[in-house]
Amino acid sequence: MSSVFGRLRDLVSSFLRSQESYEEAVSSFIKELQKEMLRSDVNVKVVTELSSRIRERALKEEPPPGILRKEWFLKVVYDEIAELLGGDAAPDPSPKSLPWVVLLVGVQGSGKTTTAGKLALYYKRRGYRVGLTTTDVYRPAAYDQLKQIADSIGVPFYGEKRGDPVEIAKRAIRALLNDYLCDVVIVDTAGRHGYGREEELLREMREISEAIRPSEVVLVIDASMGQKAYDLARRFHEWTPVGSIVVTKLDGTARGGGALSAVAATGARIKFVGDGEKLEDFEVFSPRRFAARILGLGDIESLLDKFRAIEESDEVRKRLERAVALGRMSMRDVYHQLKSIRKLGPLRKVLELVPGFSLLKVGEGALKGGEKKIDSWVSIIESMTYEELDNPGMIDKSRLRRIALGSGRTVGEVRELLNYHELLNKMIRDLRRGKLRIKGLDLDRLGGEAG
Ligand SMILES: Nc1nc2c(ncn2[C@@H]2O[C@H](COP(=O)(O)OP(=O)(O)O)[C@@H](O)[C@H]2O)c(=O)[nH]1
Ligand SMILES: [Mg+2]
Repeated sequence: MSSVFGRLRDLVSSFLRSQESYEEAVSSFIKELQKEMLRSDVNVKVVTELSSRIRERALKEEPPPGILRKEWFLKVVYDEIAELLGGDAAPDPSPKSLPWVVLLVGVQGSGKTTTAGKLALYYKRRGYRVGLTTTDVYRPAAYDQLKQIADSIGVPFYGEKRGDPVEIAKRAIRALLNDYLCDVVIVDTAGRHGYGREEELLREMREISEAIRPSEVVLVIDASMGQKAYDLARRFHEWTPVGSIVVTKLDGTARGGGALSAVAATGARIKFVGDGEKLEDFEVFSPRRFAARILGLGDIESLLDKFRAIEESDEVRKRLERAVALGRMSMRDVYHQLKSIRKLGPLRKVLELVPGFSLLKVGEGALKGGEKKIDSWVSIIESMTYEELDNPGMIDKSRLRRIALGSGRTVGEVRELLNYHELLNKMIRDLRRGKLRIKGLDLDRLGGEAG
């Protein structure tokens, strides 16, 4: 995998160390990024667009408070690269859709048979009962190759050395599902020779696919195709609504970036990538994780956590503003606030990020007992009906008891939460009367009495 945009890591670390001004450092980073992407065979137009988007954001947008400019720039680069590589997909079939039949198609030599084994091992490790079969009757070695793989990972194999591929596929599926009780069946095919024969490849796919009606058709693409992967992936994507793509041999080519970005550009989903001959050299393709890795951002996760915290506190602030504009805070707002505080970790750290600091600080007083209390209040709110959420005033004695019982809490705790909600609403009213000010909360913008 290191061969895809291999030098980006060095670029990142010299960017962070550089003594140049921010603008200069950004500009030389982008120049090197362009070179690196072109070297990986990414389309020129794509490279130009990507770099101008990064440059524009880097120079025009402001980092959120508490984030260093350079860190923020790397987040922009990370976002844009992840975006370039497409969206994340869930790789596993849902239990409802079992049995799951996968048909593998692709050019001869692209790595189908190897991928069949990799997929089988992947699903086996995820707890599925996997079976392997092949319709490749053109090369006698094909049967042995897959059988050997099946034996090595200990999954059932069905094969016939001669005959009509379509009929073999049908019999194989019947046998693997009914006799071997598999819930995932992977069908390897013969493929076609050479690039530029998409038509034949797709026709074969359609023929077998119509006969066996697979849950998913998977196109295997060799990363060394580089940008040329675009045409094949695009036409495949048009032909099959249940398709996904595996890009193989990312370890052995300098053109991997070209292949990945070209495939992603078609809107087809890259589900897995292969980066070696061994069956373990295989992984779920997540553009975000992938982008983090090629940038070498070892602690991108902690950096991303910072951004998540900011987004979260942003949401708390927005709800607060809305509540002030409306003159009341609903129980749903309280729920969201409590959940955010819980998600964000230590209360004090959170409060530093939240603009409504002083308001929440009063809240903190009411939140004596800390996280345990928050959890109990969250579970209490979860036991309320929609009606009660929208109109807590209607909660009488018998409802109090029901809510306490439903959440496994005491009536006293439910009362406490209702009091907290009342307290927040009192503060909202004070805010609107101008008796209270909150740093970072733009009351003028909210209009009404608050201005
Ligand atoms: N380096 C590397 N080699 C691979 C990868 N996947 C497959 N291969 C090799 O590519 C060659 C062709 O693979 P095979 O699975 O037989 O391709 P098929 O003709 O499409 O079935 C074999 O030598 C494999 O070991 C990969 O991800 N990385
Ligand atoms: Mg093969």
